[in-house]
Amino acid sequence: MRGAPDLHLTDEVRDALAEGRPVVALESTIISHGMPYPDNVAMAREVEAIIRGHDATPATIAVLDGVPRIGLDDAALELLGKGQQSIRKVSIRDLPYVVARREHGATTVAATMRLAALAGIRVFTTGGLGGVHRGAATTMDVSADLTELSLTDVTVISAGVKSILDIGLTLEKLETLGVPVLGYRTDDFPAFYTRTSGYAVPLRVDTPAEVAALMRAKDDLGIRGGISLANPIPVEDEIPHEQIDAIIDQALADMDARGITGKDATPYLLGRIVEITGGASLTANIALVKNNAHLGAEVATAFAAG
Ligand code: PSU
Ligand code: MN
Repeated sequence: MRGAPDLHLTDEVRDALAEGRPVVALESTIISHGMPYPDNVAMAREVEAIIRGHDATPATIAVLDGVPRIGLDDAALELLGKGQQSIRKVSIRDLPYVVARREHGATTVAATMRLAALAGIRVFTTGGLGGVHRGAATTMDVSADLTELSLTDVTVISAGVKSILDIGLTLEKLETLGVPVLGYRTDDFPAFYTRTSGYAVPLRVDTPAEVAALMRAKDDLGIRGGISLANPIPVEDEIPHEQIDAIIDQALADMDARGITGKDATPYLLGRIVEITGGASLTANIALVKNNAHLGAEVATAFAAG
C-alpha cells in the first residue's frame, strides 16, 4: 500500500488552510508556456500580491524536482518563467511521469486543480480554460481541463474560452460533463479577449457570496466536480471582435501550416497572437488574469466565511 501523495505546502499555505482562512490556487503553465519572459514572472508576482491585498493566501502550484509544490517562492517563479521550453507542460496524464522522474513541471488547469484539491484548496484563478479545439470532430483535441472539471471539487475562475477553441462545443461538453458554468455579472459567455462570445451563459451570478452558496449546495448534494466561473475582461482592456477574430484566424492558419498539434497547440497559438498583435494581446491577457485574481480572492473569502 502506498501512502498519501508527497505534497510540499509552504508554511503560509499550510497555516491558512489549517485555520480555515481563504487560499487561492494559481497555475504555472500560464507562466512557463502562456506568456513570454519576463512579463510572465512579473504577472505571477502581481497576481500573488493582488490576492494578498484581499487578505487571502496565494498558492501557485507546480512540480519541482518531482515534488508537487503548493505555494512557490520567488526563485521558483523565476525558474518557471525563465525555463519556458525546458519546463514540461504537465496535464493530468503527465503528473505521474514528472513525479517519478523527479522532473520540473508547469501544471495546466487540469493538473493544478487536482493538486489544489489534494491540498484542500477549493478556489483557483487563471486566465483561460482549455476546451474543445476547433476541428475537434476530426482531431479529437479536447483539453483534459474539461474532464478534470467533471471530477475535482475546485471552482475555476477564468475569463471564459478564447476563440482559438470552439466555444459552442466547449459549452456543450461542459453541460454533458455536469459542470456548472457561471457567468459573473454577465448573460453572455465571455471569450477571453472580448467580453462576449455570442453564446448565452448557462447560469448567471452577481456576487461572490452566490458562488460560495452554490459551492456549498453542490457539496451538500454530493455532486462531485468543479465549477467554471467566467469573469469577463474589464471593458477598458477588451480587444474588439473586429480586431482579434482575424488575428486568431491567422494564428490558426499558421499553426496548421506548421503542422503543430496536441499539447503544443495552445502555447503556439498564444505566442503567435502576441507576435501578430505586437504585444497587445499580452497586455489584455495580463489585465484579465489580474481581474480574475481579485474575484478569486473574493470567492475564497466568501467560501471560507461559510
Ligand atoms: N489558455 C490561456 N493561457 C494558458 C492556457 C490556456 O489563455 O496558459 C494553458 C492552461 O494551462 C490550460 C492549458 O490548462 O493551456 C490547456 O492546454 P491543452 O489545451 O493542451 O489542454
Ligand atoms: Mn489538447
